[in-house]
Amino acid sequence: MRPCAAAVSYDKKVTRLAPLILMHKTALFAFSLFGMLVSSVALGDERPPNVVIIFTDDQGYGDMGVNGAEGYETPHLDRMAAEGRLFTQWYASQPVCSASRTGLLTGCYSNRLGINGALSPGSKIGLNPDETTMAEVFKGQGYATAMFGKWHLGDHETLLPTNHGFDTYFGIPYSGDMWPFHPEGGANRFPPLPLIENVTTLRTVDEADQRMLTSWYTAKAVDFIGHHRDEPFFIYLPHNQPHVPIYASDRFDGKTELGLYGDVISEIDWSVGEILNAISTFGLDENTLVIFTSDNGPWLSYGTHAGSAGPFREGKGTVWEGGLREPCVMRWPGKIPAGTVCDTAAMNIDLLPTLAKLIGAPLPEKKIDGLDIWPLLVGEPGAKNPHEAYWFYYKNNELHAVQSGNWKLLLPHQARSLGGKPGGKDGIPANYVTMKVGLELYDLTVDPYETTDLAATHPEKIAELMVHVEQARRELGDSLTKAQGSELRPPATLTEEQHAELTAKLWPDGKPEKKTP
Ligand SMILES: [Ca+2]
Repeated sequence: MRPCAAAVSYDKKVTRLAPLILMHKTALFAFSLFGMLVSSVALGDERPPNVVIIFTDDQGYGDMGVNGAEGYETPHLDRMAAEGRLFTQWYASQPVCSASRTGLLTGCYSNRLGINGALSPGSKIGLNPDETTMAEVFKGQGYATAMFGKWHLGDHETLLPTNHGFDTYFGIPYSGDMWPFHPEGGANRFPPLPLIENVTTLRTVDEADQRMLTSWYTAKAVDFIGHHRDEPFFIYLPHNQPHVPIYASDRFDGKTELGLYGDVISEIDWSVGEILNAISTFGLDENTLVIFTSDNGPWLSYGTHAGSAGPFREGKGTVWEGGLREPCVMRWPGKIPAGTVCDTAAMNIDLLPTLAKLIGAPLPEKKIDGLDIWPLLVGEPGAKNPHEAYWFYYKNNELHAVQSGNWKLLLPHQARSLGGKPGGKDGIPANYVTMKVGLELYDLTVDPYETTDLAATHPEKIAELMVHVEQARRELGDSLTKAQGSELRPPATLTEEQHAELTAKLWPDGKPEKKTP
């Protein structure tokens, strides 16, 4: 795919990145050695690398210093960019929690596996244990595996992370707003929020706990690094912040000019620093790949409690760039060239096959959608994205857009928007309005902010992109056109007995009648 030059026209970022880009140019010669170094890793003549994936929740593209954040600073994320590689067109596989996480952890578009949207507490479905997760890929190569944070792929005991390849798990089973204090939920919509270790509920999360979750996950991750410093490890650290309700601990609360949202990102940034420090302390810098990104764009209706997509259009819950384009930095001293920028498109589904190849693991037996993008990670000269197109689904298997090279074709659908109105304040959301999106064509190279629809003047380009649309519909279906996909696989579905057991566990006092929020 052709590089997207647009993000580097983002003034503030260019100013901050100029030294990094210069370093990139002067160091190009050295980079040609990386291919050789990496192939030796894959051949197994040295210890396979540790991998840490830090995955935030609803953090926008603009919520990172190097991407132009204002009102707070992110020195550790900026350090990751200075010592590693910044990705400016890194896509979530869908602009919503459960779907995006499925993409990251399985290398599949989530609808291929029957996961759409964000699962509710007590959901009857979850990620099918018959699928191969990234944790299982690592586990198969003898790695110690751990997850600290938000799961959101099924909350029955049989569907929790320890049944998906993680040796150990500590965190909440779904989003932090799925609790009795949801601002729009009414008192009865959501059950008490459990804090879980492996498959055991430790306690019900209260406000004081919410303020501590980021630091607890961090402490667990640092501890795990120390305990497993002498063997290969994989850590998945999906913070439940900055998804609403946003909370920061005392050390960060009230500390930034922006307010609570800035405090929350500052604490996440601190957490990144703690992870990097632990890796350095144990002498693992040159043997550890750290990846930082987010699951989807900012939840704009929450206004002062939402992040920023930077210059990109719209946010979470839409396939405009603001919903899908994520902050993303990767660091691996000696392997990933320091201070460089990748402006080529890539997606979180590509990490599983890339990491599998890196550690010499076989790909999952069942078909996946992601492809190896290692050349993009290490900045091989002339590296291209290996996909012909990315497919952007949302809601219940609705195909909303495809992206190929510098082009993005939006298909007719309905999308939410604030319609130019401000978002909400202090944790209370404003209302979205529904906008009709037509058949619209954008050239992301010159128009990454999706301002100028070129559909009327480029019918030949639409015809080209429709080939990808038809392939997506054939394989995965499209509920908007009633296309039945031929390759859909089922999620895990709880038995009636399991579902009743889960319901009783979540709502020990009985599940209330469903109310309209
Ligand atoms: Ca999310």
